[in-house]
Amino acid sequence: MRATDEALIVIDVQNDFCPGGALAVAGGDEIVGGINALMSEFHNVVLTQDWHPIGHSSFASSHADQEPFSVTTMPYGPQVLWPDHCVQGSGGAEFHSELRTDAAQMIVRKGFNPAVDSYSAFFENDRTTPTGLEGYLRTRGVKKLTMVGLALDFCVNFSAVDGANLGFHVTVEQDLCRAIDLDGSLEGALTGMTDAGVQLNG
Ligand code: VGL
Ligand code: ZN
Repeated sequence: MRATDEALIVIDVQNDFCPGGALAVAGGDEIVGGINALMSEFHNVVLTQDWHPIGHSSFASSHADQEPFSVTTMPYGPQVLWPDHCVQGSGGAEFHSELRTDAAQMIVRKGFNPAVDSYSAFFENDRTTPTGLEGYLRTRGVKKLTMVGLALDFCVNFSAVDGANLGFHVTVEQDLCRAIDLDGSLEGALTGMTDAGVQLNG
């Protein structure tokens, strides 16, 4: 077992990010078995769940004349517009059916604010509104985070960089992640995580 000050953070292993889903990440389902096995090593397991209301501002369908995967400007900065995905209560928002959700003590839902997206498990995309995860981890004495899940270049990336900037020791297990890779986003994410002091394994 890992030390009690370590937590495994499993990012957005949901049907819509797996093959057949609305925002499918290639090979997204291939990581589930390995994540389940890794959960057995940790006293502390947190899951995140992308959780958008119908008509969320990150959906291309919510904007006139905008295609999925285009970039728009929101009051808080640039925002990729996505196909409708992870709508609250939908099957696509459910965790992959084989993910061991029983092993988690905490599930953080994010992206529920209609006007602001939230890639990171710690802060919404305005980069200031907290999800509460930092307080949860600190009050439970957690100092080291291992991150896995979907997508490596978006939600895992933002979560890892924020975690490192908050002072957690963050490791990303790349073998247990898959990327969207949109216009060089994967390369940018790997550079950004390295620069932030995130340890990239695999
Ligand atoms: C994600 C795009 C939109 C992710 C979530 O989990 O990486 N990407 N919403
Ligand atoms: Zn989303």
